[in-house]
Amino acid sequence: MRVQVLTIFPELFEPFLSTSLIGKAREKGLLEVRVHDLRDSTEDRHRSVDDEPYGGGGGMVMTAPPWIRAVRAASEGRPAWRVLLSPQGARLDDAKVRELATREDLVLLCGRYEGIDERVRQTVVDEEISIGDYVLSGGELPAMVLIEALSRQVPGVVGLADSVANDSFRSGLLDYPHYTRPPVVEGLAVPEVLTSGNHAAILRWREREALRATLEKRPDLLERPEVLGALTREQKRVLQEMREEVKEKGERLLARP
Ligand code: 4FV
Repeated sequence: MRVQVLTIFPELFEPFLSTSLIGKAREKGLLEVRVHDLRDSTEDRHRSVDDEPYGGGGGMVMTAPPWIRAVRAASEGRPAWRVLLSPQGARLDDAKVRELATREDLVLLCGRYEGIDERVRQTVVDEEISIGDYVLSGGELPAMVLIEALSRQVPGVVGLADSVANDSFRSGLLDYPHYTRPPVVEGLAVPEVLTSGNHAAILRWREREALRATLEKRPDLLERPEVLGALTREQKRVLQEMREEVKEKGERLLARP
């Protein structure tokens, strides 16, 4: 996978791209990331990338020509899927990450200021992606979030130990609780099943706890047909059991004087 990033703050990416899994993946040639300074695509001696908004209203808007030049230069010779990170974009989730990970070439546009001239979207943007319903000062952090999520989809980037297959959301459920040494922390012990050596029991416990965590923390995920459809008969039975537990607990609470 090759990712090209267009930004006016290329220096923000250096530590991120040279550290941990992503740093190693680039060294191993599993992932190619090139960061371009948008100002290198300006033609005026002030290398300006922003201007006053037509219609007034405060704040500055990023002007279109440098973006159009930069995107066309970045996708020269190898057609790329061009993604603008913006709050107006489709919400980034596991399914979207896996979809984008099937693409060979990505160009990521990182905006700043109040936003980018609309004609950039109309000419050199294939898709807009948002990492969440809040406004940041730039698209650089969203681009890093996307690159990190994509990198985990590239075979060989994430070691077998913590394989992507177990990642939350892969099965549509949240992850089960994890424990490691010491065996007792603040008087809290590790669930016995995890030190039992009984792998079938451990698997069953983890499936239950993934369901419990999802029911408690993200019940909305269990409304998704693709998630429900992926549950085993046993998981469906356990889920029903847990829903009844929650309901009874709720009724008991309500019944309390
Ligand atoms: C954003 C988001 C985001 C908006 C104006 C950059 C900022 C500034 N990007 N998901 N949320 N972008 O807030 O992707 O130009």
